[in-house]
Amino acid sequence: MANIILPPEWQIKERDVTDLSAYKERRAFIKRLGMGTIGLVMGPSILNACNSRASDSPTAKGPLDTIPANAPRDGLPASRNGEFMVPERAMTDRTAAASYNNFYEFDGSSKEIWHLTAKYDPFPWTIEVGGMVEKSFQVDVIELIRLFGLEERVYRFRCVEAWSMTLPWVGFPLKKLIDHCKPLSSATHVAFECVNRPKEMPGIKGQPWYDWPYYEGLRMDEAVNDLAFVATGIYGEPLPKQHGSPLRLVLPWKYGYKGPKAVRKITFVDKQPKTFWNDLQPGEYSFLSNVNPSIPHPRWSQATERFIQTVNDVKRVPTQYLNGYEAWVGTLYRS
Ligand SMILES: Nc1nc2c(c(=O)[nH]1)N[C@H]1C(S)=C(S)[C@@H](COP(=O)(O)O)O[C@H]1N2
Ligand SMILES: [Mo]
Repeated sequence: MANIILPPEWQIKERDVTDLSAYKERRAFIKRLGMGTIGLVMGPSILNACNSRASDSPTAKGPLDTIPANAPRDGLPASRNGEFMVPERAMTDRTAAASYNNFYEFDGSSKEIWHLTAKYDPFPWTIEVGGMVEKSFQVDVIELIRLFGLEERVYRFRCVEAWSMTLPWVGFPLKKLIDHCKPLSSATHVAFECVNRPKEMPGIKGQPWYDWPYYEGLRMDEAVNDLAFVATGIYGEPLPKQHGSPLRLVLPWKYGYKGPKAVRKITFVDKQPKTFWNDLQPGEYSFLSNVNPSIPHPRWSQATERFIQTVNDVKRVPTQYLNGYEAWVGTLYRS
């Protein structure tokens, strides 16, 4: 995403954590995505890096092998909510979805995050709720799943970097969680703070120039919209670590970075909260960040996107206003 602000060493780090076959695979994958200029530096230390990696990642043999063993399976399989379907394109293959991720806490210069998640051990997981609420409290993610139950929704997913997927999320509407928090009527916005575990997340330790932990925020009317979703699973299973285990937000009408992963803290406030990417590069990443084909990113067009169906099948398709969700959220943005 924000590769221009990274110091030059970032390329070396990527090489050190990527073994040869995966590196080649990813090169081919990224090439097919048309992202050939991002982080592709071939170097002599690749084979050595292979050995050191093996001890770092004893458990992750593949991208689908990163679901925490102790993740709750209550409510699975969840039934699909037929109101949320994507008729015009196929579902993205789950291996492609699990091998091409943005999760800067693990690494900001690579998409192959799953390799780096071995030390991350999210459960048990408590969320702190505070700010302008009747009463601050803490709640375990398992309790939320038991309270609200789970459903499956197939959503379009659009990253600001102009790639997209179709993904079957499992979770519950954010509105159920907001209601459960009992915010005061004076709260106008909600702020989210993410995981901060440098010992388990090499990207937090290795990229100190970012303002960890990752933070995001929404207007209250956005947060309680039907579309706003809390995902605890994907493809009928608990979330793999690289997708944001144990829970993350999914806001399909906004660019992907508006959906924080591994949320630890929810705070209700009465002014617009600061957000991670907007603070770093306000000229490139706005607070609202709604998908809009007619507003280009300063460095690239947003008119089309590379739709990733499988690692071998990536095609350019037109981007839709609000990512095709105008019927759900269009009225939020009409003045
Ligand atoms: N905590 C945290 N949340 C995050 C990010 C991140 O780096 N850290 N990346 C964002 C971006 S840019 C995108 S596109 C999506 C990617 O979600 P996925 O990897 O599950 O597809 O997560 C978003 N949420
Ligand atoms: Mo993104």
